[in-house]
Amino acid sequence: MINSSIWLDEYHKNSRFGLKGKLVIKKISNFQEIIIIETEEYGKALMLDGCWMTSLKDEKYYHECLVHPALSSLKKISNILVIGGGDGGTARECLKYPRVSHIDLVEIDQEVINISKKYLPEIGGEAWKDERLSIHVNDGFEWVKKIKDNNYDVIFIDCSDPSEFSNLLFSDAFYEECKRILTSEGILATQSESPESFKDTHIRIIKSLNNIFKTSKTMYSFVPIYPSGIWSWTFASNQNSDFIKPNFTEVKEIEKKCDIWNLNFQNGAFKMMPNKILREINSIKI
Ligand code: SPD
Repeated sequence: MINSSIWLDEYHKNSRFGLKGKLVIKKISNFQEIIIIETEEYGKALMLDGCWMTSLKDEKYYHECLVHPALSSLKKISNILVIGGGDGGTARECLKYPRVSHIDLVEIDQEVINISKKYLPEIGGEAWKDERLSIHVNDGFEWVKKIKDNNYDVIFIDCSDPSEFSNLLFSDAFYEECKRILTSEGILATQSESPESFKDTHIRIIKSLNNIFKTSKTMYSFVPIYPSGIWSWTFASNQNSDFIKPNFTEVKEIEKKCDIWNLNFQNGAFKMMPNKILREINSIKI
């Protein structure tokens, strides 16, 4: 049978975001429907339960923005936790730093890891073979509950949009646990949804992190295949508000290994909070 092109759409609030391509694999895991198609414009693309997760063409917009603001800022980044991240892209970015000595990657769905390794090997790259990466198939919330205090230097939350089984990863209880298991200088970095297509969730994440941590900062950029295209990442810390402070020597080396992220890009991205979001976060009129 000829594997002809199909349109695959993510439906979101009466809009749809579609890619045209050929089906590579479709599987129902214990948690979700997993689809990969080989698209004409974005290369292979992964969809989980009807939501685009990543594609070969645009994944660096997402993974580089999640990882580098935190890792380039901290003196100590030896022990890292990644919650989610089953495609391997976040781990790959972390492992660009020789100073990283251990990563616990906690992904709930073994099938996402298996399928990513097999069909999207470009995303995880060498990370899957790196001895510093330790993979745990587990629920992220259950994992953080059993970790001792002050254990991780950085925690990355690389999760899907809120849903029945990811909701807890957006909860105050989860953020409290993250704060407890982070070192006093540590940074929590999370994808924080779209200020446009997920505005309420976006604001809720920022408000929660501001309440639980001493300070937080949000950056904006594009992820072309996500609803509305504009996306955000929020970084929280118990340090002062200037906790995003890149180490210039190292940054020059990391920039050479990135397709999207560099210091100018980051500096602009942290200044892009739209007024309507700022107003609601601060609850003031400007
Ligand atoms: N709208 C999709 C949000 C998904 C964010 N996580 C993507 C996983 C890529 N590692």
